[in-house]
Amino acid sequence: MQQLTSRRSLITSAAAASLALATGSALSQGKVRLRLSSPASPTDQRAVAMTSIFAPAVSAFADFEPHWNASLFKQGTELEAISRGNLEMSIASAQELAEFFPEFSVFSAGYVHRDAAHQVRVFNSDFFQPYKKRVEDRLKVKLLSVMYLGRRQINLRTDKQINTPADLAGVKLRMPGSEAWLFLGRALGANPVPMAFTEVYTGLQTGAIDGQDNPLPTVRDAKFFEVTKQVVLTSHLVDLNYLTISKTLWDRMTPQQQATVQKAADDAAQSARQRQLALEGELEAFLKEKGLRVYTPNLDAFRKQVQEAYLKSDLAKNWERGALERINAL
Ligand code: KDO
Repeated sequence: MQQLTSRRSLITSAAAASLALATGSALSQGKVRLRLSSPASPTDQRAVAMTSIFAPAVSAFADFEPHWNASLFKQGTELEAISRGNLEMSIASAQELAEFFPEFSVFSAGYVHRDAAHQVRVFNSDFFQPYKKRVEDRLKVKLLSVMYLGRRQINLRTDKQINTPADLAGVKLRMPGSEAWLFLGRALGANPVPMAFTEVYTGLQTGAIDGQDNPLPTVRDAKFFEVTKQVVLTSHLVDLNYLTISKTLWDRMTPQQQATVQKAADDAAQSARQRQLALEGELEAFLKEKGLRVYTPNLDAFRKQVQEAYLKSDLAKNWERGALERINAL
């Protein structure tokens, strides 16, 4: 709670902090450094697209410098770093934004987004524009594009068959460390344990946690299949991230540079989305080959429990009136 309060108060000081960045040299006088920090591994399709599509597209005026595996900033601290002028780009979750803007938790709720195309429609809708503007004005972070992470599935090191949320009672399910993520773990019926992404492999190996949830491509990229026995296809969250950039830096770019960055971001997101979707289709077979059990539980039971939990939660009290209906209608 302490952390939350200080995060929210950061919003008011963001404008002042970012002034330091604004007084730097104009972008036309030299190449701008675009450092991006993310816990994603370099083999994650978003990382691949940023390196192979985004970087060359902006290279005339910017040096894209990615730091994968959270090697520059710890997971969940990137937005604050951008806001304070210490970082230029990140791949942020709605759950992280909800730490600053509680109304963002509606985009992090289980069984709300239906698929990758729905995420794009929501991101580009009129309804979403005020959300983007608030983040720009108050946190000094611009949401450039929506990136598809995939359908999150439950991946366990234990043997017990999981059919309904009741079967997850007492299961130590690792979740990323924020309020909105932990709520999702509880809504699924598990006992959520907050842990940074980069610690999950060891957590599974040592038994500090019983399982984790992530889309199948992440289970492969992070090699979680080496230390787990089963994947329960709950598809409880069609997960997204936002590709972000410092708004202060953005405002110093020429309109031409802004257009180039925006197109590069959209092209990278689109390519990563296609590749991630294709991988999701292929990886069930790959995981079975690796000896994991992969099966679908009682999805109606999961959907019912998760949706009911959100609707009566404190998180939902912060959702804007009609937000869920607007998202569902898109
Ligand atoms: C994770 O920590 O489980 C998560 O999948 C959360 C996402 O929002 C995102 O941060 C992702 O990790 C990283 O990009 C690593 O894939």
